[in-house]
Amino acid sequence: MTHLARPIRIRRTPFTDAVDAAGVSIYSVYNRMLLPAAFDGFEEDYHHLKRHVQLWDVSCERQIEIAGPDAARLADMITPRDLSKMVEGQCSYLPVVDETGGMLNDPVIVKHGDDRYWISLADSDLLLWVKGIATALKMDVRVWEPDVSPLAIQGPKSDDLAARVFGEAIRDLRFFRAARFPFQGHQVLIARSGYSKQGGFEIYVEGTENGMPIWDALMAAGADLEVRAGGPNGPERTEAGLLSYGADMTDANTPYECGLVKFCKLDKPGDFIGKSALIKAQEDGPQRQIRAVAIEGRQPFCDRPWAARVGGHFAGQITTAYWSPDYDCTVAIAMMEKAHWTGGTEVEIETREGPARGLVRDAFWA
Ligand code: THG
Repeated sequence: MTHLARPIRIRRTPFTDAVDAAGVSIYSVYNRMLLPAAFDGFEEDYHHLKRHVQLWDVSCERQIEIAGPDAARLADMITPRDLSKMVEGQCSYLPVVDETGGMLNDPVIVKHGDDRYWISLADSDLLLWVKGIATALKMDVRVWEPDVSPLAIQGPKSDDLAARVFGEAIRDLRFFRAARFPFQGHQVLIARSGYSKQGGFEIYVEGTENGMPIWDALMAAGADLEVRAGGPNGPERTEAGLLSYGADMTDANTPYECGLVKFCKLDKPGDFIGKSALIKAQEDGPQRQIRAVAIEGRQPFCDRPWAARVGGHFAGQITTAYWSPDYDCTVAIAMMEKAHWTGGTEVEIETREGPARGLVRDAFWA
C-alpha cells in the first residue's frame, strides 16, 4: 500500500482540520486541493449518504469570478450553452470547449448579475484559459479566483438540517437556484445543487474564516439526524451518471460524445470559441459516446482506462467503476464506440485484474 504525500502545494481548505478529525481515510486531489473521497469506506459512506445527511468539503470546486461590463460577453464566449435567459441567482451546468470543440471543463456557472458570475470548476486549470481570452480580447472585466469554498449538504435529510441552521425558507429554494440565507449576522449564498442524486445544497462560503462556524453549526444541529462528514461518493455518482472531468471525458471529447447535447445551442446569440468545430461535430454525429455499463462481480478501482471488446475488437473504454451495493454489480461509466453503444450489447472488459463481462445499458441507474 502506497500513499500520496500532502505537501503545501496540495492546498488545504477551510475545513481540512475538521475533515482530518472526522476520520477521512482516502483523499483525492482536485484543482491542486484536498478532496475527501472516503471516511468509513465507499460502501459504508454510500449507505449513509442514501439514508441520512452528510457535509462535504468540496472547497476544491474553485470559483472563477468574472466581474465587469464585459462579464456576460466573456461567459458567453467560452461555452456553446445559451446563457441569454439566465436570471440572477440561477445556476447552469456549462460545457466549456476549446477551439477544436474539445471539453476543457464542465463547471456550474452561477449568475450574480449581468456584470458578475462565478464559474464553479471541475478539475482543470480553466482560470488560465479565461484570463487569456479576456486579456487577448481586451475585455473590460476582472478575472480571478476569490476566497470562496463550497460546502455541500447532501442526502435525504438535507432540507431538515438546512432549515434548522438557515431557516425554514430554504425549503422553498428550487433546484439550481441560489439565494442568500441568514447565518450569525451574515447572509450566506446557498444553492440547491450538488454532486449526488440524493438532494441537498451547496453553501458558497465566502472567506476562509467563515467556514468552520458554519461546519460546527451544521454538525451540532444535525446530531440527531446522524449528520457525518462525507464527500462525493464514487458508487453513488456513477449510478447517477454524474461525469468526472479528466476521467470520463477530456479535451479529446466533444460535448456530443459526453452526452451534453441538451446544453449546446450552436445558433445562440453571440459568437463563442469552438463554434465551427462543433457545427462540424454535430453534422458528422459523435463516433463514440458516454454510456452506463454494468459489470459482473466486484471489480477493482479503475485507476487507468480498461478496454471493452466485442469479438476481440475495441468497443470502448471504461473510465469509472465501483461496486454498487444496491444494484449488486459493478456500476461503470464508459466511452463506447458507435458500433457497440446500443443498450444490451455484451462486452468483455480488460480490468486491471483480468477479464470481466459487461452489459451496455440504455440509461444510468438513478
Ligand atoms: N457543484 C458545484 N461545482 C462543481 C460541481 C458541483 N464543480 C465541479 C463538478 N461538480 C462539475 N461537474 C458537474 C457535473 C454534474 C452536475 C454538476 C456539476 C449536475 N448535473 C445534474 C444532472 O446531470 O442531473 C443537473 C444538470 C442540469 O440539469 O442542469 O448537477 O456539483 N458548485
